[in-house]
Amino acid sequence: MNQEVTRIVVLTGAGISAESGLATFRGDDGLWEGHRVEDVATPEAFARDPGLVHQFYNARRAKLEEVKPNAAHLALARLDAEWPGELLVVTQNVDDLHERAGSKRLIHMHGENKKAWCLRCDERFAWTGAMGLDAECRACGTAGGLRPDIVWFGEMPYEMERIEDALRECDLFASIGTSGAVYPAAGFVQTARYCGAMTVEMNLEPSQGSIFFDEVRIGPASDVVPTWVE
Ligand code: BJW
Repeated sequence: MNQEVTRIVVLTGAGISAESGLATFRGDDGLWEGHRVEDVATPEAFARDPGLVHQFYNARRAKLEEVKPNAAHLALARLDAEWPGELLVVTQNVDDLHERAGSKRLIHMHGENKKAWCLRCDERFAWTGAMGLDAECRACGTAGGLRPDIVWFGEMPYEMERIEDALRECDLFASIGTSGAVYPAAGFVQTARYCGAMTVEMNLEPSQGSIFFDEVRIGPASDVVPTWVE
């Protein structure tokens, strides 16, 4: 890593977890397990058919028990432990592979599938196993008001102020395994670059935002991320 770099922001997307066995969103047919993402990842979809949305996230939550962090998650955790400057990993992923790898300075901007959000009392808390229409809130004790703590289309991603501050102040912005199709995350590279940061993309193929990066490293995350961290 360049010695003049002190502050680093890393953005990760579904591609970093692909080699752990978790599906990405925009594959060849643009579908995920037979669903259009927009049909299960909007507040309107949840209002229309909460059972289907719970099913979608329950299946993905169960899958998390079968997978483990890969070399890319572990390399970022190593960077977190050893980097003497400021580091912030901002993930769009709702899996828990970064924390299981050991990353500490981490923001889940699109929420976490292992958390529930009670719409009755507004509490958020850890959740394992299936969540259903009759699930009971552990804080207020009422049933029927729980949803996965996920940021859906049309909702405000979490900790945007802290992320924007870090983007404005960083010397290096790295984007790993994201298609650059979803905002505001897709615009982070432009903010960081405008404020003077070096920018690097690591992805299996050029993304929609590749032209905004100073450097593009093409390859599987488990190869390119450990090489970049060293
Ligand atoms: C590998 C690999 C390997 C594979 N190694 N790489 C019109 C224009 C502009 C914006 C909008 C618009 N209309 C609406 C909007 C806003 C909307 C939006 O962006 N829509 C787009 C579809 C255009 N955004 C929102 O609504 C957001 N909120 C918002 O904007 O609030 C207002 C606001 C205003 C001002 C400031 C701030 C906010 C909320 C977005 C919520 C996204 N939610 C989802 C689903 C929930 C989470 C979940 O279920 O998991 O989040 S959508 C889905 O996409 C998920 C992901 O986090 C997100 C990004 O996907 P990601 O991670 O990039 O995955 P893929 O599959 O797309 O790409 C994987 C990449 O990896 C590929 O490139 C592969 O090649 C690569 N890869 N294997 C390395 N081994």
